[in-house]
Amino acid sequence: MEPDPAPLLSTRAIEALQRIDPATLSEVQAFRDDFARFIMPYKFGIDEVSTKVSILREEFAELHDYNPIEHIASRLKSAESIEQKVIRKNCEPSFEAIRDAITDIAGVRIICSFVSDVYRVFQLLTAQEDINVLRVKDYIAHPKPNGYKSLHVIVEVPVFLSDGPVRVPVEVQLRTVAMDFWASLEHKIYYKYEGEVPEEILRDLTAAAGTAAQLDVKMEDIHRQVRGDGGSQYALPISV
Ligand code: 0O2
Repeated sequence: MEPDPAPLLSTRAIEALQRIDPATLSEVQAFRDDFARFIMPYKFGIDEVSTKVSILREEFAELHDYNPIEHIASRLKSAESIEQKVIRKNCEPSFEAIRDAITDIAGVRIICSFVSDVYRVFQLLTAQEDINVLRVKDYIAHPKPNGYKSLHVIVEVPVFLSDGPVRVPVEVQLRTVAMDFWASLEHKIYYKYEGEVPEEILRDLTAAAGTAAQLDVKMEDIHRQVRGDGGSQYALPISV
């Protein structure tokens, strides 16, 4: 005989739920359903952009025998993280206001081998007819004071739902492997110290960002020598 499946909620959780008055419970359930409906198009927006990038990657590898994209990652902003941004931006806590004010609920990160590839992929993606560019922040040409480098673009993509099309903003972050290595370590350190990072670690991080930038230049130089390539027409900083 099969053992009984593990219950979804513990007895304590069920008792706690029974103590909540029914009106509050149905409000919470209604909010959960509204949130699920609100977030769904953003998930589809991520799917659309990820598919576009995967197509570019495969086609490039096939035609040019070269792959400018190392890997692609994506994330949907959590409800908690949306809430923090609502507070930080002093935004009205309604779905309509959040839809207008917070443009990075859907996020796609594209990690490229070299800086010229970052701009090349950016150009190829944003030149697509159904993509509307809302905003570009070029932290490669203009790094943040802590050394953060990345090319950010908010694009709007059409998502076809059963009751018609909606345009969904997706934040695309493009960066090199070296920039990504730096940003993920910096992110972990920032969280470990809850934003209060000691001065000497901040200094070391900024210095490490410089080292990562030098590595990017050196690696691209070697790559060009090996390929006998004079340089990419796409290696142009984007003005912010
Ligand atoms: P998470 O967890 O990655 O989502 P805006 O959205 O333009 O109104 P914001 O958030 O300042 O305002 O936009 P910006 O500058 O484009 O940065 C957004 C995202 O870039 C951040 O998202 C990070 O992912 C990344 N980022 C920006 N600056 C840094 C940095 O100094 N270090 C690291 N590691 N990442 C950075 P979130 O929402 O902060 O977090």
